[in-house]
Amino acid sequence: METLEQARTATLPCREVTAEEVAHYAEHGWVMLRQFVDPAMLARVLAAAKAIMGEDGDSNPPYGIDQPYFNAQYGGLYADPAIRPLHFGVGRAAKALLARQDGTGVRLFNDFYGPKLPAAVKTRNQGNGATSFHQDYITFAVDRSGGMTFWMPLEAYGPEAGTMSFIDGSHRLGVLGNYTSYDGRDIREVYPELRALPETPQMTYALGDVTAHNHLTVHGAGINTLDRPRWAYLVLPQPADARWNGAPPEAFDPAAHGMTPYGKFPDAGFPIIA
Ligand SMILES: O=C(O)CCC(=O)C(=O)O
Repeated sequence: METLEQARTATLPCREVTAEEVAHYAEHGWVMLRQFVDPAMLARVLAAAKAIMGEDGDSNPPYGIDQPYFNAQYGGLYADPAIRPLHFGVGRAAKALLARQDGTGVRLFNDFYGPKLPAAVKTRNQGNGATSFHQDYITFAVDRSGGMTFWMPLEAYGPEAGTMSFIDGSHRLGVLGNYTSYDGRDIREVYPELRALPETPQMTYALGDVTAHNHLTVHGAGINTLDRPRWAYLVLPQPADARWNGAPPEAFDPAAHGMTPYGKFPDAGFPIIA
């Protein structure tokens, strides 16, 4: 029987990241990983997404996170042995991007589908608006930075679908508050220093291209002007030694995992992926 270590290092559906990509991520707070994932794996993920969310990306049971950015739905795909190698591939890349000097690895913190629904359609769930610019870090109630999101479009998309844009270098500005705390204002108004930093155009992704962004990097996305969902699958690694900071988390239920403030994330619920 294959050991976990063998599974983590077996042939993976993701390539390794290059030294240039690691340097770009450290400098800019995000990186485009061209042709990072095997499209056959993305087809599996898309099938799993549609099985729970429907072709319209809007027929899923409620998930509990209602916001205009996308119609969020928990993935839980680590449980699927056919898809788990994707998480190991993400883990290997995330560990390289994290670049901790002591070699600390990463655990799988969360994975979810984020179809952005068409702006012109009246939808059942929320999720057909723009993604206002925000940081992720404070949402996750962890005690240290280093977390990141691998944002995987499940089809080829350009800006017309509402793809990601990053405020370059914003990960160096520290923690800028929760996305719900700006009283309707734009984060760039609340923190005018963000306007001094370059804002990338919305990205164009071929199938297999993925962006990774640091949870301190400010990012956003436009509306989806297509007549169908913009399918995305988000995989979120955290440093393996991150702990729950005791604040109310959006992404996990500490009681369900028997967690205590500043206690470890249990490997059973948050597996080590590299
Ligand atoms: O998919 C989007 O539009 C936004 C994704 C996002 O906000 C995130 O990855 O934190």
